[in-house]
Amino acid sequence: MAKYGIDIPSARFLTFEGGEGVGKSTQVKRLAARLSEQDIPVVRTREPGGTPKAEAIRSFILQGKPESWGVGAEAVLFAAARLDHVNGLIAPALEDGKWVICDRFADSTRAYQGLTGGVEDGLIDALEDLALNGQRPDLTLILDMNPEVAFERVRQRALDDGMPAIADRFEKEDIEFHRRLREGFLTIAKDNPDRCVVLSADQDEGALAADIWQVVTQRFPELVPEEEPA
Ligand code: T5A
Repeated sequence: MAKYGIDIPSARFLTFEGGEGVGKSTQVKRLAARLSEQDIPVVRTREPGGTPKAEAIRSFILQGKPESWGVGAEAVLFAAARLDHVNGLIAPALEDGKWVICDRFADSTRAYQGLTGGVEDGLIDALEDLALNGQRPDLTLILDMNPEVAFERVRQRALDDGMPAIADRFEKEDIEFHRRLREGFLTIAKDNPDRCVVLSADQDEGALAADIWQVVTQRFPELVPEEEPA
């Protein structure tokens, strides 16, 4: 029983998607904190990663090692990490009645490796069926903004953290790839209107968090406090 004296729905699975630097990690943390305030048990996780084996695959991929194998192999590696993450963390947490909030999930493979990278739909569909093992998100929040503005955020963060090499990398990124990526996420949203909601990420953190909370409480109305009787 939660704070407002009503049964909180168990086993909700929410994912955040979008391009780099749009504010996913920031909003995942804020939403998890807000749900925890309502005494809802929340598990916060990320992809690639979330379990030791999936984190090992994350290090391998993000160091750029599979690049020479091609984008198809990259899609397979992301799916292998996801399968372990689903079986080792997501499914058990949902079975325990917890809410799971994941920073990136299968839509990232479809957007990056599929719609933008050129891996054919059939392979993306097959990898998704294998890795998800039936665990589809209840709600996916797609944070959308101009990639140039998002890059500036990431570049500034790298400079603030004293990592000029990362800031340089973002200056050299292929902006056209990221424009297509943005379109890829919007296509996914259009193809999955029951699951996906697109939100403008080009606003301050608090305003975006308020928009997200509105979507979440609309989707799961049992979260909203009951009206006082008149
Ligand atoms: N990938 C991943 C694939 O290709 N296929 C897959 O299947 C999967 C799962 C993951 C990489 O792997 C790829 C995609 C990626 O290239 P990552 O490190 O997890 O790498 O990359 P991102 O998810 O893009 O992480 P970022 O940290 O770069 O972006 P976020 O999480 O969207 O942004 P966040 O919250 O960290 O914020 C970035 C900066 O902006 C500030 C923050 O303080 C921070 O400094 N900020 C804001 N500033 C102004 N206004 C706001 N509203 C702000 N919100 C945050």
